[in-house]
Amino acid sequence: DTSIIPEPKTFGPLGNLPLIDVDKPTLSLMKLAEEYGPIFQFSTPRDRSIMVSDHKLVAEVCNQSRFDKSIEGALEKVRAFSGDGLFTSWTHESNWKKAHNILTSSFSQRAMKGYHSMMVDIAVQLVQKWARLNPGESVNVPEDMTRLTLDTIGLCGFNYRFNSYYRETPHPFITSMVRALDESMHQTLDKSDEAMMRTKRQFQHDIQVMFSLVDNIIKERKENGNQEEKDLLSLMLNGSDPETGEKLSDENIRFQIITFLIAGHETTSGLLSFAIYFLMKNPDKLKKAYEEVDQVLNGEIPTYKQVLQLKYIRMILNESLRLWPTAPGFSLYAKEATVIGGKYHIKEGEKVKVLIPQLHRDKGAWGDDVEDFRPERFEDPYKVPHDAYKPFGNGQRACIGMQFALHEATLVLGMLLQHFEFNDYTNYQLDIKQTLTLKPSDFMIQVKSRNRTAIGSSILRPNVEATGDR
Ligand code: FDE
Repeated sequence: DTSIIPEPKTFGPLGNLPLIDVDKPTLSLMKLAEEYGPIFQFSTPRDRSIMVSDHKLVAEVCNQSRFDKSIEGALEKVRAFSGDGLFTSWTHESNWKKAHNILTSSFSQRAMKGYHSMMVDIAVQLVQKWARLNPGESVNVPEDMTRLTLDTIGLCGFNYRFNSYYRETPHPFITSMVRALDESMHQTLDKSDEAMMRTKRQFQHDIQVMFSLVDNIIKERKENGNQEEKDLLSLMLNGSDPETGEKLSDENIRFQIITFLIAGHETTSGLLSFAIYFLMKNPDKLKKAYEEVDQVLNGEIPTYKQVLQLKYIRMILNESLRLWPTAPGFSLYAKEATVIGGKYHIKEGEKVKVLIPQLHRDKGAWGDDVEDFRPERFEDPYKVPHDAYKPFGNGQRACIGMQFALHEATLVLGMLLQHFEFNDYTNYQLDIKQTLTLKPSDFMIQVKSRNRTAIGSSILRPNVEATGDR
């Protein structure tokens, strides 16, 4: 027997669009899911798809023999500057598989050893900045986290220093990238064609800014030789697909670099910001975090191995990603006509979107306390309901940067707790900002050095020799 998929109120040719806050589409969709349930149709003048958000339906659409990643909506717009890079390519495009094969090993847990000292380099800059604030000065958490994650992927990715901690305003590349991402999100949601025309020229300009910086980096690296560097760029220039022996083209390398900059910085900075927010609001969890950090981080600078020992910190990050997965959705299409949930017919090619923050609040999988911040849910990996936890997407198209993001975030959160006490002096009320990804908007705190030992002072010496695993 067949059931009609619930559909919210429609507004003629606008479809369901007026039901959405175009600045926070994910939050609006979550509200609709509360009202219409774990499956509903949603249409805009440019797009129609089916939103799913419970673990049973998600398990079905995550079956890769029936569904595959769809490039649509904002992602389709982002293709204007990330082309057939990993994030925005169809699985059937030859460059997806090629780049996937070449780059996967450089994102393994083991590979993090190679990035560790570069991650430390940037984390130390953040610690130094905070340690040098005067009493009463405050920090904008998401802004400083974005500086951190951008500089980290820049350094680990292609040995480029954005030097964000030495700038009051973002690097021009970032200004262009953030504006272009925002434009991509709004192009798919805004009502009028005029609104699109107005910003089109700016969009083209921003794309040129991004291309020229990245093309220069590639050109310089090729001219100056590529022997010593062990970053992603050298891998992209030298590596070949083990299956076919083919290498990546210069154009595709450009798209990959832009892809890593997009994917590697907004998502991870949002993750760190939410984690600090949740710790501020849950003093008992904060206390446990301090206890672990004080036990594990007993040296000047965390080693690779110590980061792996920060189990509770990692659970905090997992739980932050449960409540606010910074990449809040992914899109699929049906490879053939099929039925989900035993009664909902999906046509061949029809699109389904997984609404991740809603899935992560599925009481059928997590229990009734879904709104509580409880890192202990992740204590035993076997008890995590994996069909109800998809912060890094699914299957072969899942996040290649997962280990990278988690190693970086664990290291940084660990170091911040090692060195500082935080003061939520505004009693911050969560206000989520969406620019494709989610982050807490205007989240300000004050920090104070903990002065535990001499550690605090030694890290402030200039030219700290960053150490890896000793
Ligand atoms: C991917 C990803 C995803 C999926 C999407 C879809 O499906 O559409 C997701 C959900 C994610 N990712 C998430 C995340 C979160 C975080 C924190 C992150 N992420 C991070 C990062 C970093 C880096 C570097 C990255 N990331 C990257 C990436 C890439 C390249 C991709 C694509 C893959 C393929 O192959 O497809 C992703 N990422 Fe992420």
